[in-house]
Amino acid sequence: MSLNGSAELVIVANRLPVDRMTEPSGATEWRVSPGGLVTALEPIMRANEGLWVGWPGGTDVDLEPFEHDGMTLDPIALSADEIEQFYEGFSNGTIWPLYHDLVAKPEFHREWWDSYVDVNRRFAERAAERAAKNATVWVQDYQLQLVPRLLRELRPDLRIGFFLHIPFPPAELFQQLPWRRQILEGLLGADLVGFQLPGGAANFVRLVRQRVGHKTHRDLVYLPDDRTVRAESFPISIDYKGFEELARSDSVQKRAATIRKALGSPKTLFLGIDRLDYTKGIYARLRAFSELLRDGELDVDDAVFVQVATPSREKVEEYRVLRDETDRLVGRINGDLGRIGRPAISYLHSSYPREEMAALYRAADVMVVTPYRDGMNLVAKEYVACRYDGDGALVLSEFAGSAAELRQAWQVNPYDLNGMKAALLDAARAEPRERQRRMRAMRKTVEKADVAAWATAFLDELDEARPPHGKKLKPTPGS
Ligand code: GDG
Repeated sequence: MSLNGSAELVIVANRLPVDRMTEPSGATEWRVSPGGLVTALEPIMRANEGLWVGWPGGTDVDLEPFEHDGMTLDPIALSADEIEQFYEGFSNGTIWPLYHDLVAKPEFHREWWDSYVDVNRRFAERAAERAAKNATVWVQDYQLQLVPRLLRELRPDLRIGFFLHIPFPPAELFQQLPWRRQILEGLLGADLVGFQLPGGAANFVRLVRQRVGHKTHRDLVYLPDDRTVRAESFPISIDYKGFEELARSDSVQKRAATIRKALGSPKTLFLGIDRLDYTKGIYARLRAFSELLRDGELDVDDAVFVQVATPSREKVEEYRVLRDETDRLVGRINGDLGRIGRPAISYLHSSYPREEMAALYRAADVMVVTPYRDGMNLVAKEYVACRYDGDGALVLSEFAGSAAELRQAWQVNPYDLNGMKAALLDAARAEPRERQRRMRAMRKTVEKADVAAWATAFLDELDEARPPHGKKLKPTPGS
């Protein structure tokens, strides 16, 4: 077991990659939570006796490190206050809206900030205890932006990487943050700071130059202590092969057929799958669809919109309001436009197993992904991976990170309702040859740049960024 300062690779993320499930008998067990990050990191974690530090969920769950599925997991407990102030507060009430173009108004509270500092310190201390000499530590996402610096103070020998899964905003927005300098300095503790898009990296470097006053050149920051920090983009991706295999399985194909039948075998099935989040543009897309029904461009007898909205951050006020608004809109649209046995929108506020997601992707003629702002958006890439027949149309917001790669999607501005209506219709009415041409090109792109390629690119660059320590990670077997 790789404990007590012997881990060559440490992943530090807000959440552990497992969920605690309670059986009907009352017994509890851990189940790997579905997610690209675990899939990407599992092989390299195994090859390097890696350790994952993170919150197991729940309040005050104080647990010893444990092995799960060949990974060593090291839980960090959060108190009820910390969940409220660090997690729901500063992470999801301040940083999340600020980094997503102020789609909602960020709140700035000093107690939230204090809690963010405390929790970040605890994560850094734990990583410092567990990492072997000259080890590699990879810190994930917006909840832990202070960890790189705190960790470097404790362990200057480490090679430290940071990856931000959400957008990094332009200076004009970022500078609202009362603690802007501390966040920038926190990130500068890393040797390599990774972003989804080149624009995020450029925003960061510009802010460091303007606000912290360090010299920069292209993607490099020169610190006074002779250290350099590289800021670069690494667009995250999915387990392409895994999704395609799942989509090809008999059970998923059967399930896809059952879903279409249950919906009355519509000519066009539109699909949205998102966490119920105000950044995802669910409300606007449902309105666009309902106007097409109202205008007579579509008919409930042969078109239906399935919207899966996975419950998310339900204790945060903004998310409660969003849920009520969405419920009301769906009720009104179905009340006005549905017929007996033919609702216009089939709305599911629930989360589903991966198999069901794949069956939905298989069943959908038009996948609708219309965030106002999104770091990447994996749903768009998962849909593409599941369309092994080359059919299916993707309507994609210009403001999703994935729009940079998925050029052949029907791209839309989610603030432009008429534009969105036109794109939904074009996608639904496109000739099969046109759909195939676009889908084939997108499939090639995602197949080449899968999540394993993402993790390898980041870790290789981190090795390059900090060569004096000599010790490289062991490559994944077979790569
Ligand atoms: C953040 C960034 C960036 C959703 N519902 C269910 C379910 N999901 C899975 C999807 C997909 C994932 O959750 C959602 O990923 P997204 O990328 O769409 O969005 P965020 O959750 O906002 O993720 C985002 C991402 O981090 C990675 O860097 O792309 O921009 O915001 O994989 O399939 N999975 C299952 N049941 C559900 O009900 N099994």
